Amino acid sequence: MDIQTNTIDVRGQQWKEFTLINDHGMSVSILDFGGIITQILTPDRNGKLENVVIGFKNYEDYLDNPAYFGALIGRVAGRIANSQFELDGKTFNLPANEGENHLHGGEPGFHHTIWTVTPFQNTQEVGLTLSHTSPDGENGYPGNLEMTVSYTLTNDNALSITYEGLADHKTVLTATNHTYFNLSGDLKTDIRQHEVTLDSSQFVELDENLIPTGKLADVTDTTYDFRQGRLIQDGVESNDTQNVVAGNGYDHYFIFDHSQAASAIVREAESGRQLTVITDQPGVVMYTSNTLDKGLVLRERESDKYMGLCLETQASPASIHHDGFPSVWLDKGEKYFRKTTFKFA
Ligand code: G6D
Repeated sequence: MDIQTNTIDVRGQQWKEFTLINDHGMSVSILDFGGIITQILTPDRNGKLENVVIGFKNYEDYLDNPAYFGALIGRVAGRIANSQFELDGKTFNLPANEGENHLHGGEPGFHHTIWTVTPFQNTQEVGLTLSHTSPDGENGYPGNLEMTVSYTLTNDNALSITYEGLADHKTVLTATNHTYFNLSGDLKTDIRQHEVTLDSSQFVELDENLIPTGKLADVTDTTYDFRQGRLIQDGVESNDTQNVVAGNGYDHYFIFDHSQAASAIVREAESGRQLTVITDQPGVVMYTSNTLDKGLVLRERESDKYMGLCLETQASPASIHHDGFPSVWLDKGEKYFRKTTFKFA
């Protein structure tokens, strides 16, 4: 087990990149800026280590990072309709950073914050603890929020992310990580032939602005039924309204049935790689980079749509305005604790 650290000068800012390495050569590289995962090297069926996530070639591109590559997202991942919510009779207004809606915590969100990083290591695991305090009123959110996120790599090629939060006022919180996975290795192909299995029988219907309508839809006999495994391609080529609204693919919140040990499994036949997701979160936004801009300079090639698969485990911001959705509310003094593990084989 090892941790390598290097300092990167980005337009006068000093960023640190930490690379966690286990005993089998798998490695995960993470920036203190945004807690961004910049690279994950895992073996293919022949043991060849290749990168399985989207990352920029040039670090300074993370200063903008409009697609949130690899980043921690918060305070609230996803969209808050009309950029406002009511709490105890008071209206809280958040910055409208996508039309009239609030996306991914606003600016500066967790993805554009320098986190304080403390590495840790023992014979079984190697990791980082990242901490940040978001002050009361930042981007309109109530409460001073103390966040701690840990990334831990073990020798069974598992990367666990734990999120802990504590606020001194009732508030809203659902943090996630916005890594784009591509199991082909070094972005050899796009993700349309990735096979996904999701332990979910319901997903959240979206309107044309990708805002939840308040309706939970049953996946049975639709392109959203991943319970027995399905290629991403099915949603790309479908003319189903929801696939079209998402930009010809998926960008939907799936509620987990928690009937399986694994909430999600992703397989890529050519490389033989498999990613298993185990989480205590109530659901996941699966986004198939349908609207990813072309021409961003990535480590291996230029960006294009369908280049990566996001599995943003989280609760649902729809719970702010609708009953019956996994809640993002956090009481004053209530301990927020969530854990998601990405296990590679
Ligand atoms: C698109 O709708 C999607 C979001 O889910 C994603 O997080 C963002 O691109 C990067 O807006």
